[in-house]
Amino acid sequence: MKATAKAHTNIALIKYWGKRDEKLILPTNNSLSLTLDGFYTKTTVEFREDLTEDIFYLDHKLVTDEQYHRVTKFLDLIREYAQEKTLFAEVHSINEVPTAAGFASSASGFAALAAAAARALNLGLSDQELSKITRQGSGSACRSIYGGFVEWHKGMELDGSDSYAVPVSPQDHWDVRVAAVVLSAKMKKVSSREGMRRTVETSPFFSSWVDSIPSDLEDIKQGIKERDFEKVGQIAEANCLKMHATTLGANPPFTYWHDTTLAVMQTVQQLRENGIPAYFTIDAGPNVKVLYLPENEEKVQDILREIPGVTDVKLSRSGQGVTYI
Ligand code: 2P0
Repeated sequence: MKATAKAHTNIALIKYWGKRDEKLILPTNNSLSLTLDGFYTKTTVEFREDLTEDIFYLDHKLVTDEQYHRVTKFLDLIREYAQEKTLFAEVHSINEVPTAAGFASSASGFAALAAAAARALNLGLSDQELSKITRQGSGSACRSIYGGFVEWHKGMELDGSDSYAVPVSPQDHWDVRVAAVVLSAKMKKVSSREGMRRTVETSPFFSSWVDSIPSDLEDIKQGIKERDFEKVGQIAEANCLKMHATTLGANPPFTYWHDTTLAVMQTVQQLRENGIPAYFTIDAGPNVKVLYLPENEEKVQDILREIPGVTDVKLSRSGQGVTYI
């Protein structure tokens, strides 16, 4: 009744932004991501008959706060699936996802937790079933079950039975790189949950955002298939800008951008003017991720590091899906 799984985080090129069901975590739109090899969570789950509640250690420290409740709530779903309502677990997670880099560790965290828990109980889940259950821990996590480029189908059903991720192309299909640009700026954070909710409920731009997704998705998948970097980069950058535009229309309005965020965006545009193809994308925070090709790694990295307010640049490649150790 013990298993260990490793899952990598992912960066969305077509963003998940908006829920149609908050409890089941069902999105308003399909999204598409690249799983990254540099950032991962390794989790061991052991179900034990002698436990009367779950125990959760993150990076060797006992966790008892909100994070603990998200873990136990998720394990409740696994228990329900296994019809083992009184079987509790000891969970040990090691996070190799630096918070400072602006990646949500919830993606790799819930993917690793779901995989390890399901394996510990020998549930025999298919990847599709695993993605579906992982989704209920954190939406973006359902994409981390697979490596390479991955699409999350929003699904149409009210019970979430058709809302899960599917592979678009495997890890070795295309060597696209991602630089995570770390900023010194600290901002009062609107969580992605709150940001999504406020945008769905109040932003007049939200319906246009949702309407724009199908053609972005079709075009980016074509670009990925043809390994057309300009095409993929342009669509990803424009999709990110559209997502962030919805937040400016919300009530009260908000933005995740900081002045250094804008400086990085402008530098990426200058790189292109100087003949180096590079494109940015930004999640629910001020940090910027830059897409580039291997032959430009040194130049891109050097230029990003020179921007005032940038404290670090962390490089990553296409990563693999969930593995068991
Ligand atoms: C994404 N983000 O597609 C988008 C882009 C942030 C901006 O998924 O509420 O932590 O747990 O489902 O997955 C961040 O939201 O939210 C996210 P929940 P999650 O990656």
